[in-house]
Amino acid sequence: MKESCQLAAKTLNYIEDKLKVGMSTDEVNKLCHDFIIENEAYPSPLNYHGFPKSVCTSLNEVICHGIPSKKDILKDGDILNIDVTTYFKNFHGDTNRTFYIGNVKPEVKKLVQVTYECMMEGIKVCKPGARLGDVGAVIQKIAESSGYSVVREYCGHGIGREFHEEPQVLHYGTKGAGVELKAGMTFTIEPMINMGSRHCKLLKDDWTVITKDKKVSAQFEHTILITQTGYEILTLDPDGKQEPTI
Ligand code: EYF
Ligand code: CO
Ligand code: CO
Repeated sequence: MKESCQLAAKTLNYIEDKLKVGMSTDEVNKLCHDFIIENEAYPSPLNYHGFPKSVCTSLNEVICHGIPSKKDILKDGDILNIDVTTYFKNFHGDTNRTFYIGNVKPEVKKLVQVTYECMMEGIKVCKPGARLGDVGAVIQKIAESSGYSVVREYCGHGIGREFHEEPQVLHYGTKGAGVELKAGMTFTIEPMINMGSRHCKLLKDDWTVITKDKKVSAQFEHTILITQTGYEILTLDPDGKQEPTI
């Protein structure tokens, strides 16, 4: 599982240096797909519930599950989330980051930075005996105190031999409530934070989820392992950048 998670992290590092204004999200998909295959793994989203591509590419007001397309061309000031899940040696590893394309407005950068903080602070409360409500509560508090909203319809998830397993990891909630964490659990934390209202709309393609008010949304995701004393971020690449970049 660690190897699969490290490959997913390396895929994001690989694509980061290749992102350019004028590139299509279909090119992003192809580069990630080829990298994953060259590393003897399989891109978990491809054909998962019928999903047509190897990664999700979610631009600006797209909250999640954006489908890479030749028609979606990166432009100066965009934010682009790339969500990579690899299947390697029978285990899945799932991670995503939101990248800046060119010169991004300061208010949008602030959303991206707060979303990263939400994910990291959610991770930091994880240890045996803590509860998933503790994770959701800390994320909700940071997001809402910054004037943003937390998407409720989509959540983190257990992961391992299956892409999506129990438990659901909500990014809002009540301290002390929910499933108790135990050493050996592996799950994702992947908050989707909106600049405006939390409400979503599913596009007619039946995959792409956008904000109802068309304001921007950001997301970060790591797969973590609960250890005897705390947590380990399995999708952390010690050689890679972590903070929002580009
Ligand atoms: C059944 C998909 C199925 N679902 C989740 C399938 O956890 C994920 N990212 O962190 C994640 C990624 C993908 C995914 C890629 C494809 N799917 C999408 C939307 C609806 C749906 O319903
Ligand atoms: Co993901
Ligand atoms: Co996920």
